[in-house]
Amino acid sequence: ASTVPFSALDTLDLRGTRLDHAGLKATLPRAELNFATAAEAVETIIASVRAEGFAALAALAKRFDGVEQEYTRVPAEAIDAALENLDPAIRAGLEESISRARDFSAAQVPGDTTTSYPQGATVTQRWVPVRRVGLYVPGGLAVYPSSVIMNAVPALAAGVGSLALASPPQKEFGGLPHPTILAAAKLLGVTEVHAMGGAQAIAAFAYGVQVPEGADPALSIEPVDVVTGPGNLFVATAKRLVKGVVGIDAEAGPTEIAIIADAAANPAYIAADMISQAEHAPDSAAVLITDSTELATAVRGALEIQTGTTKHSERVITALTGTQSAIILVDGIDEAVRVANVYAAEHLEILTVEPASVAARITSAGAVFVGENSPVSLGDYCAGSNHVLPTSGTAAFASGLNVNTFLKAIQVIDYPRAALSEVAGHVITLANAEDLPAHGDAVAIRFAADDA
Ligand code: HSO
Ligand code: ZN
Repeated sequence: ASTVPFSALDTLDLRGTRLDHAGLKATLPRAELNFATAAEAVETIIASVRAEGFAALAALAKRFDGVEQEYTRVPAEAIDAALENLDPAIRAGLEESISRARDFSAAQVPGDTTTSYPQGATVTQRWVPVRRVGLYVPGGLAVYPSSVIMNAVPALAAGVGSLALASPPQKEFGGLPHPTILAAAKLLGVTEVHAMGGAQAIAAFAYGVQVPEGADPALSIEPVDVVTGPGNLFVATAKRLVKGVVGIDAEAGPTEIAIIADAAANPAYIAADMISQAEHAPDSAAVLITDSTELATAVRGALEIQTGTTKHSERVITALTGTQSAIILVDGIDEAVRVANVYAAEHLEILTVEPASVAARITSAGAVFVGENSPVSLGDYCAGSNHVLPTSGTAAFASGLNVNTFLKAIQVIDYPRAALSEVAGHVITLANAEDLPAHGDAVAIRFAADDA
């Protein structure tokens, strides 16, 4: 194993500076997701799926996944077999993950609210699930059966009736998605699985794909209302481009971990947690925010040791020594909190004394991991929380996948005549003020007989 000079992990020394929000944002390390570079290719892919349907999907599966395919639907027998052949220990892990995620999702289901006004009027906000969703589970450097759970459980808890799953066809599994993905789908009762990946999968979900005349219509892909799930730049770009045709969840780009730590934190834990997320891909980001130069030095030492033995050391080292990763030195934990809120990490760990009180002051992060026994990898699999989270600073306005992602609020207005009468004059006045007198007339006509 090679040891790396962990001086290659950048230091950003903010001590003694007092940058404002915008200044900090411009200074903090972050790889820009370059949608523009992928947009043209993705637009072409979407157009071809819309125009040529399964023929386009087959051509793209051949080109990107190296497999021959006519249709995408995974046969029920293959899904059943995947669960039957699943390693019992993996099954137990998936079941524990599902059970915890279900509890967390069930607790999120919002209740309808009814507001009453004089004379028996009510306005109700009613939560309704979308009809059909398309859940995307990436292939690529790793396979993510855990992402099947993270996508499907909140959709099921929301009450969505029709779920379809897509994951790239794998050459070594006869052009089907990885069997562990199929097994996870089966455990969740998701029976519609399509072997398709990349931008073409997102296009197929958004616009639907019909089989040609004479073929089995059950092989068609019906359009969905919402597409969720993580993916590479092409998937993320495709989601951006179909947004508006369908709803999408937050953009999930390369994984990020930020850690706020003080002098008392355990450097070996910090190094292990940084490496855990760097393991995803060479463009993953790991950022340590600390007020202790001693801790920073100790973390570098621990990284040097641990990266020497970790399995995917090549991509881990690329991620940790890339410009998107850094150790940020600050003047105290208050400033660390301010920096973390500007950074708006996908995952933020708090490894300080009294971590809960620090966590309470976090206002931007996809998920916050409190204290040294709540590592991000716990949340990736078995905490109960979701691991499809906003990246690239979008946690400033976006949320992790949750039950609400799959719900719509319908506002229901129910006024009896006497209640309408109470506000009729105001409606007529406001309508006239907007030079829309017919609006006022629609109220006035209901009381015309009273004046006669
Ligand atoms: N950390 C990833 C999710 C994941 N980790 C899946 C392992 N498997 C993005 O939050
Ligand atoms: Zn992970």
